[in-house]
Parts: sequence; structure tokens; C-alpha cells
Amino acid sequence: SNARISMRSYDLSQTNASERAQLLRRPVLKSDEMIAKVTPIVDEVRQRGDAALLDFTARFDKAQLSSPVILPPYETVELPDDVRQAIEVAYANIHKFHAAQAAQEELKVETMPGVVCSRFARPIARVGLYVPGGTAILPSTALMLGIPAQVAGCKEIVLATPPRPDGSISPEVMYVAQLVGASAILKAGGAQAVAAMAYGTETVPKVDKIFGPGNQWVTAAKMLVQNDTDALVAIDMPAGPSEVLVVADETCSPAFVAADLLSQAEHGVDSQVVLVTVSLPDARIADIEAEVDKQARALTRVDIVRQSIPKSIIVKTSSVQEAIAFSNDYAPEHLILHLANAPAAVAAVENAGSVFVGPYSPESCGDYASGTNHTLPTNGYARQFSGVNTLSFQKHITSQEVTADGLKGLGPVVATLADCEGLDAHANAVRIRLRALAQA
Ligand code: HSO
Ligand code: ZN
Repeated sequence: SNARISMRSYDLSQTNASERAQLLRRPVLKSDEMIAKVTPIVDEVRQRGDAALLDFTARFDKAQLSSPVILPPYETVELPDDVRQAIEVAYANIHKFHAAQAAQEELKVETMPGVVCSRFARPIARVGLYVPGGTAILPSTALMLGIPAQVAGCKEIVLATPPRPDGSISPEVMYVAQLVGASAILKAGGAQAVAAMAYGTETVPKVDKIFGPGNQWVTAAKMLVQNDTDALVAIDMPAGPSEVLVVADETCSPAFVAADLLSQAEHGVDSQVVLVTVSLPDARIADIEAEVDKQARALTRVDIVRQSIPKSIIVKTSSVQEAIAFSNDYAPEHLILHLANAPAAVAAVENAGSVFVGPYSPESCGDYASGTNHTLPTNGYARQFSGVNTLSFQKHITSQEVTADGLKGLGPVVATLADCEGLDAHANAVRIRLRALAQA
């Protein structure tokens, strides 16, 4: 098709409250419908284990496997030098940033004389990392999930990814699995992979928390197993289609802005792409649109972009403040600031998964190699969720040590509150000690 690849424009000053709400909306996720579809798959893997897993992998991935799991020592992989070196630089940067996030020091506070409360971190012992296959292989996702798991000190790291029809895993993903110290590689995708990690099978280790992006099937399966108290498994966050919101003023380069919009649009037909302009004359907006059309035509994934860009929107505003307020209401996964004073605008950002500041900070840097994580909240969940980080792979334990003198001070307070709640045994646990101390 030769049709121009273009976005739809709206002027924020001309929209009423309900039109504005419409602009902030995401596609409906139909989660109930998807949960109904994945339930039989999850149940079957839970009941029949490896046999079911192998059946589903034959059916959905067209791969005939004799075993779903590969264990170390893994075969060595040969990668082109430039690819291997690029992975190593990315690894180093992501490792550096995530190591700095690890909760190192125990927090210790004496709240009253002789009453010391503390908090310390421990790794989640067994984690499952889902690395999507699908239309693009994503070794970068293996880095983004594997490095914080490694830095946090997780003992068992299961990396799941759908196999290719010949039963193999891409060499790039294999290479990263070794770098991050994966203890097992699960050759499975979709709801079946999630079920295998949630419940364990004859060969797949059961995990305590499942991470990673995925299609609707993966997301629904994660939500399902999270709600099953028998599985006793947590998930990182709810997921939806990937998103970017770009804010641009008259200092922007139309070519840079277009490139950033397209880097999101090429992810999938349901990618969410929003451009918010700040006092940008229509002629400059037309320049951006012309660039989008021109650059899109040269992409390998132009067919995907042809579907995602027409669903994308341009929102015209007349101040940075108005633009950031709209962005805060949208709560984008990625926020890119092409502004005269981009660093100053960051202070006003309230909701976003990750922010890209200034003309030389494309989202691609964070997607691959700058150090920040690319597993981020979508669908507006940036209001209440953080992206995956080192603490996602740890939990905090609190503790207290009360001395005899400490109990003399605190005990009466506790006993009074226990009396208040009518919980005699609670009060006794304190008074029995206070009496012993009085006699000593
Ligand atoms: N932008 C994607 C991550 C990614 N991009 C992987 C390229 N490869 C979601 O944050
Ligand atoms: Zn990306």
C-alpha cells in the first residue's frame, strides 16, 4: 500500500473533559476472556507436568523436544565479535546501575531506649524470567531480568523462552543466560511456560516469583497463578502493550522525534505512541509527520508500523506545564523530553516508567544498554508501580531486639493496647516478663 503513514491530531485546548479522558485511554485488555482461555492450559501443565508442556510446545512453537529443560554446563556459543562486545558493554552498564540499587546496609533504629528495630534484605531464592520469542528475539530482556536477579543473589534463576521450530534457543539468548548465571533454561513459551515455573514439573524447578513481559497469554497466565494460593508465587507487575509519550517543543529535531515514535511503533501493532507538542506551529508538526512517513517506509517492520502509527495520536498543548500534566495523567511507560530545558521538566514528572531527557537520549539507549531497566509498567500502572529493579528480586525482613530495660519502658504501653483490644494473652506475654524483672 502507498497510503501515507500518519497519526491523528487533537488540540488539547479544544477538548472537553470526556474527550481528554478518551485521549488518555489504552486498548481494553479483555483480561477475563484471556484468563478463561489460559486456565485449561495452566491446569493441564499443573496436572500432567512435562508431558503437557511438551505437547503444548509441539502445538504452539512447532518444536518437538525430548526434554523441556537445559541445565549447565551449557554448550559454548559463538557470536560475531561486535555482537558479543555490545552485549558485554550492555551487561557492564546494567550491572553497574543495578548493583548500586541493591540494599546493602542493614537499617537499624533505636525507637526508645533499649528498643532496637532493624530491617535487612534477602534475595528471593527462586525466580523465573520470561524472555519472549515471537516476532523479535529479545536477548535484551534476558539481560534486563537476569542481571538484577544475579545482583540480588537469587539462588535459582530459571530462564524461560520459546524454542525455535528446530528446538533450539537463539545463540544471543543462550549467551546472556550464561552471563547472568541461569541455573536452568526452560524451552517453552506462553501460558504453559508460566504454569511450569509456577507449579514446577518433573524437570522444571518451581519458582517463587515470575518476571518478564509477554503477550496476552503470558500476562493472563501470570495473573492466574498469582491468585492461586497453592502456587504461592508472585509476579513482577501487570503488563499491557508497550508505550511511549514524546514531548516536543520548537527546539526539537523532527527527524529525532519521528525516529523515537517509530522505535516504539515497530514493537507491535498494538504499540501505544503519543506525541505531545508544546507551542509547535502546524508547519513543524507537518515536518515531524513527513519524517514519520519517510522513515517508516524504510523499516523492515513497516507492516507493523502501518497498523500502529494510524492508531497513534498527536496532542497539541501550549505550555510545558500543560504537556507534563497530560503526561502525568497518561502515566506512560516511557517518557521522552525533546525540550529546550528538558532537565528542568523532570521535576514536574509524577508518573512514568522511565524518562529520557534531552535530544541525545533516545529510548533505544534504555531499551538496550545505558543501565536502566526496560521492564516497565504499562497501561497507566506507572501511577503505582516501579519498573523491575534490584529490589524486585529481594524482600525485606524486619527484626527487633528489646532489652530488659527496654521492656520496662515499652511493656506497659503494649499491655495497655492489648487490654484495649481485649487480647489477654498478648498482655500476659508482656506482664509475665515485667513481673519476673520486678522480682529479680
Ligand atoms: N521497548 C521495549 C523493550 C525493548 N526494546 C526490547 C527493544 N528490545 C519495552 O520497554
Ligand atoms: Zn523498545
